[in-house]
Amino acid sequence: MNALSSDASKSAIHPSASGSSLVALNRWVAEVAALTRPDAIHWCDGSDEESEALIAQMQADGTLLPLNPDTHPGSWLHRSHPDDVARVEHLTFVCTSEQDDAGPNNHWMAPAEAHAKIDALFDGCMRGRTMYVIPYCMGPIDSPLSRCGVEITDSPYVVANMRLMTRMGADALARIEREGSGQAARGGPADTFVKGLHSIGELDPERRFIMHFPEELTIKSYGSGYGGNALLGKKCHALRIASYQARSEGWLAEHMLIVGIENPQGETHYVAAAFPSACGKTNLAMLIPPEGYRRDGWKVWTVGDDICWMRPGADGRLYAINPEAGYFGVAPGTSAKSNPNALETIRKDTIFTNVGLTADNQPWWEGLDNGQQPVTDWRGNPYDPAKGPAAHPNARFTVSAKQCPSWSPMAEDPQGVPISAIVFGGRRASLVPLVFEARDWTHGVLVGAAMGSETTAAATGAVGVMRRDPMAMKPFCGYNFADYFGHWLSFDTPGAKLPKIFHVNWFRKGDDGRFLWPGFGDNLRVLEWMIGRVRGEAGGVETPIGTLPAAGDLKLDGIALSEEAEARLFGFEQAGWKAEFDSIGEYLDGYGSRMPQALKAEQQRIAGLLAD
Ligand code: SAT
Ligand code: MN
Repeated sequence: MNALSSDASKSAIHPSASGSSLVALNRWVAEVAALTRPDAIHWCDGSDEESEALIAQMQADGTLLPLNPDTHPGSWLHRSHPDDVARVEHLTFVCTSEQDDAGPNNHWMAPAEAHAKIDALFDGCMRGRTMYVIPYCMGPIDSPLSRCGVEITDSPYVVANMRLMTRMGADALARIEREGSGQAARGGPADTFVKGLHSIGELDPERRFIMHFPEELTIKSYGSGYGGNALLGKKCHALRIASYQARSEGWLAEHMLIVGIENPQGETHYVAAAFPSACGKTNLAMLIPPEGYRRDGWKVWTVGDDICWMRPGADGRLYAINPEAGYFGVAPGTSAKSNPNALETIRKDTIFTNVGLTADNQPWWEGLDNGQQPVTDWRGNPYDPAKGPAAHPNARFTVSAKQCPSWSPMAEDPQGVPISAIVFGGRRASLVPLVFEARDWTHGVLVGAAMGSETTAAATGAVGVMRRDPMAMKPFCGYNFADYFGHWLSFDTPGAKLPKIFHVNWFRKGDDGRFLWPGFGDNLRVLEWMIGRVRGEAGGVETPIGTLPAAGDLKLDGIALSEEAEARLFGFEQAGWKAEFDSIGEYLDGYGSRMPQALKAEQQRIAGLLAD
């Protein structure tokens, strides 16, 4: 029997529902079916047969185009609607009862109004379509740090992506059932899971909303089939809803990669690093050490490339898991030079979205630099450089994390990995040096809160405009940033053994507009300095903005830095920082009285030092 036309296909009740244990889920699925009126309902079990049947169906209707089976076995190209290529921040809402709880950092709508608005769009929208019910777990299936959700969608492309990006199917459903009955037995509601409702609708940008109801653990997304708008486990659940949940439960849900750096002595330090979308998180997470480091025995282990959930352990350290099971990475710029591990990862069983094609049906994008040429662009038209790039600048690959050569088995550890250092970084062409260390946790929280970056193609809108993007969470924090900074500060308790906090800028430019730092593998030189600081070994120079390495404190053998590069990468520009701190002060004041006094005091302390 076709895996998609089993007995379950017409039922809003999960076939194995025993007693009342899945009652909350069954009730919600029935409600959604009554609203959206699908022709069929399919409960996803995550099996290979199910995946094969779905892929065959998508191949038949053109949703997936097969790629060259010799060079890219098991891999597919998907072309999104040309108006549906990135997250839509202006259509993304956080719907808390009180507007102030969402904060000036979010678009807000009253929950009742938001439900009414989006339910009107969902009304009857799945007629003629199959509704897929996707139980998923964010994080290792047996980890106490993990959280479950169920996404209902009418997009088989979303199902295929969720299968790569999350632990999806029967095991997740079993955990949902277990947690639901556990909570019901304690007298609470049986729905502990996050409910995500998604429809591609008409893919009309005028009929598109991404709505979050953190108080109800609910997401409703209509009108987009793309990435963070549609794969609800990712930005919607693992960041916006999870950040809200984390605040009340005492943990952190962050837009951070997690990477393990193993030194020649065999000691591994885990680093969590926040950068805005499309600023090289995947590259840093999969870094290949420079030649000399490799010879000396340095190794890099990838735990995660986008999202990090952290919680204090019994020993006072922060322990982190990657809630995701795959990578949804930016394709353009990925090459054998910039990220050989990523290229190796996506050699098979990968879904490519909005890339170009070569004559022999291989995926192609700008910056791939493998000597091949595109003949077809991301829209499916003959490639014409006069009409724009072959791949969309936000073209993506979706692939299982386990295929990465540097994948860390610790990514499956239910306890998570202990974090030695937290890194904040943005794209800053001027002022901000290569790296500096915050003097303590409060200062580090200010460093994160003050983060600025030039915008990228990961969201619609102008590219290259500097905006404040605290902790790289501007598009992803599910509540008021002032409360979020307060939550961060609250981790500094007696007995806490918190990571050191650093700021980096790989994107500093010279007068000729070119990057001054080689980046990529050479970023390990900066990570080595950080680990040296954590171990109390590496030197540095104290300045009002934190501790900077002198050029001699970093191992720079084998790279040639110009005098201008050394001066800017390791220099501290008092006048520029004074102006920056005035602007940071204004930014914090924009949050009014909810802004924690300790953070303002820290800003003022440093502004005072800069005024001297
Ligand atoms: O939000 S997406 O998942 O589309 C990618 C990103 O912006 O990081
Ligand atoms: Mn991201």
